[in-house]
Amino acid sequence: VNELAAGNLEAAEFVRELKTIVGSAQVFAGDAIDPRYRRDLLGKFPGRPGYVVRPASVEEVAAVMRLATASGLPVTPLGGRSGTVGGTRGVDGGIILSLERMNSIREVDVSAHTMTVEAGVVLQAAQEAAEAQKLLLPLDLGARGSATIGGAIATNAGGNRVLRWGMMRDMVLGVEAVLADGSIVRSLGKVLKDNAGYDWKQLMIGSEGTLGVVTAAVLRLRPLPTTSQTALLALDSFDKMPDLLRRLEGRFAGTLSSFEAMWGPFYEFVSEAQLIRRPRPMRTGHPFYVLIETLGAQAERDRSLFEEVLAEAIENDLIADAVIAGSERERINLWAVREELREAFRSLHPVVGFDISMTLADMPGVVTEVEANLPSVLKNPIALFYGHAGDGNLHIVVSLKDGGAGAEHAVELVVYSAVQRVGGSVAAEHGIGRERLEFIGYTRSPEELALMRRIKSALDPLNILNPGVLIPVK
Ligand code: LAC
Ligand code: ZN
Repeated sequence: VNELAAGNLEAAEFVRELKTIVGSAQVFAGDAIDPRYRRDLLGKFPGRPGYVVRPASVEEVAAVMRLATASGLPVTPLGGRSGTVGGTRGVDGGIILSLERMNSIREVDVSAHTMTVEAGVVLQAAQEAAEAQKLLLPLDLGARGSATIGGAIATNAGGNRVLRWGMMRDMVLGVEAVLADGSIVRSLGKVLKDNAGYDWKQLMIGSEGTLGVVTAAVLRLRPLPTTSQTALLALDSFDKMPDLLRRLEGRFAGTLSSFEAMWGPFYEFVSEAQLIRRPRPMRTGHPFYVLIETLGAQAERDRSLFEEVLAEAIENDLIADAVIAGSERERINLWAVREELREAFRSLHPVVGFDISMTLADMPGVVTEVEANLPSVLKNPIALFYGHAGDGNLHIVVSLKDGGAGAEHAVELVVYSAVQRVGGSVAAEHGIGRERLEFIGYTRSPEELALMRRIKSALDPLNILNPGVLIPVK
């Protein structure tokens, strides 16, 4: 396991040096590494790290990076392990740099509407700290209880409210990062506007740990909405979806925060699996369902507008049915069909999941093409379609239960070829990781990939930052 360290430093010597930096309780090597550092959420990418190191400060991260540079050992930054594309598996024998101990919320600045947090802060903890000051950290996703801010920055996370507040890159005002050579670069200002030169922090955001280790960030907060209106809608044809989305966005004048689509079979499958615990919010049998939510500050006005707009949509035949949440419990129940998927999907395992993007108008064509081509690579394919339709982000989960050795790859070819034809993206919000390395060129041009390689080699000439992730190195 430790053969990689043999280059410049013996493994034992290397461990001693790591321990000098972070303390002996924060370094694990070889067989002493806890299994949780060897697998990710899906258990799909078991890794064999040589070392796990858990620094507590940016200076310690910098010292680890200097040591890694001196020894040539690869470093993979690790957040909450909720990734799905193998981005934190690491290199066998390499270093896993866990940011879990850098979990302090340094400040919530109520008047500036910002929070300054360390990379290892769990998303939900950051959300709650903002809420305690009547402020909103808009990023929200199903993995909020484990995903960290550093991971959300490294992957440019998306989630359920992108339609209104954008992705992670839209709410990061400042970043502190450690580069491959151990230099610390800090821009933790709170201003919204800063055109003084290149916006280098945007390079770090979404770089999946390949350009630097994000150690802290300043996030932009918003006034905390005090009311929510949530409904599950049924549509009898996909053609109505773009129209419905634009109509709702217009009528709700900036307060539409979520527009989540579920294809009929997805809705039926998930709500069926949840029946033991939850009533099904609406009958099955509609071809499409959409979960919408507005967030506002005027309970009665928001409510009557919500009801009025949905009544109009029914009159205009844009939607076939609507169930409006009448309480917080009903709201949670509606969201569960879209969000509590892990247990429901268990019977489908092993699965391959996709998060691809395209215009909403292109979405039904992609789904039709995928459905038409799956039977040629899988016996009795089970594929469920859902996603953040308001963002043009389609999720697909395909069961590989009846598939042979090459099934996963064959399914990927089917899906990514369909995306390529409409000019979307093979990775809308989860990143490229290791799983999609082969496919980044499906929706990025050779010139774009060449530019990415130039950036990578300028910032990480030794290729020690998360090698094997995001960009294929020739
Ligand atoms: C979701 C995850 C898969 O939207 O991104 O459920
Ligand atoms: Zn998603």
